[in-house]
Amino acid sequence: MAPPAAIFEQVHSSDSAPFKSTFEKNALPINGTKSKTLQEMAEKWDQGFTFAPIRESQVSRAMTRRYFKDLDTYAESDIVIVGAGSCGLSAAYMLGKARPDLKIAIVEASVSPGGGAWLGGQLFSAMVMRKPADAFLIDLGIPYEDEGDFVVVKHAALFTSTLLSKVLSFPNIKLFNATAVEDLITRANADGTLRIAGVVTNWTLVTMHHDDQSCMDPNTINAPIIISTTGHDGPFGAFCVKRLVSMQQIEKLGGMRGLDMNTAEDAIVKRTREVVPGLIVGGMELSEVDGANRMGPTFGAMALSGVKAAEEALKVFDE
Ligand code: 48N
Repeated sequence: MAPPAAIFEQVHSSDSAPFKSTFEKNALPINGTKSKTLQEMAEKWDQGFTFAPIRESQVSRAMTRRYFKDLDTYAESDIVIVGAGSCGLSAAYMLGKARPDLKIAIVEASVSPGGGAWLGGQLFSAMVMRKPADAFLIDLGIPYEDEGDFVVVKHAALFTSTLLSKVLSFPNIKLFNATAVEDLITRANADGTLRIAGVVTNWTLVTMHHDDQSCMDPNTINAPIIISTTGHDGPFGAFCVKRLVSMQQIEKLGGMRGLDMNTAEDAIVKRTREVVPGLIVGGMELSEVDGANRMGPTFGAMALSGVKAAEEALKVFDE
């Protein structure tokens, strides 16, 4: 087994310059002392290498202090996005760029955000987007192969991880993952209709066990605008529109129709809108409202529906 330095050199020899310079720039001081570079560590694993000291409670406090501060900060949000799939994350990206002054909470039931956009279709890697959705990829700086009327991102995870990293880097956006929206906050308008005014949340693991545990009440987030992008019907999917039906705010769901790419993608983008006052619906959840076709493994409509949902939300704040 070659000594660490040699391995380090092998792995990073030719291209270590950019890597090293990046690391050098990012080498944050530990308690005021500059941390060693990887190069220095690789040469001295056996000579005094050790991590800086820590007490377990410091880790616990570092996590919990920040989380509970976020819960306090985002208890009153400007916009809540339900569902961090390709549509919800696209909406978040557009809002984060356009309005750094707005507090945006994303509530995602799964531990892992991204929804159905980690793979293309049938577990294949490549992601297809039909033009003009390539404009969104260009905005994000995601490389793709141009096939004329459509483009191909070499791995769907490249799209989703890039989009996710950009969204999470906005200081005015907080992702609450492993957290489910299990109801909506409502306010009665003078004419007897309802306005959606926030979401009711719980840890997803709690939401999944309301039937076999004693009552476990939820938490709440107040917000004047909710963007719901919870995907098409499924164990968690189409949550908000199904709740609107059970609250008699919409008569019934149209139900997603069969696959027709050309029909589905135009319909989803064009119809992304405020379905009831305070609740904008986008992505595949919308197909359950209007009975739009599904489009299968092409994701341009998800991205542009998210762009449209962000525009619809900003109309409220730009008034
Ligand atoms: O990826 P999805 O399911 O939804 P979209 O609309 O962002 O993207 C849909 C897209 O992946 C497709 O389905 C493709 C284009 N195929 C179409 C076709 O024809 O088959 O993301 C929804 C997210 C998920 O991460 C869920 O975990 C989350 O929403 N979610 C929730 N999060 C919080 N609270 C809830 N109640 C909830 N329900 C779902």
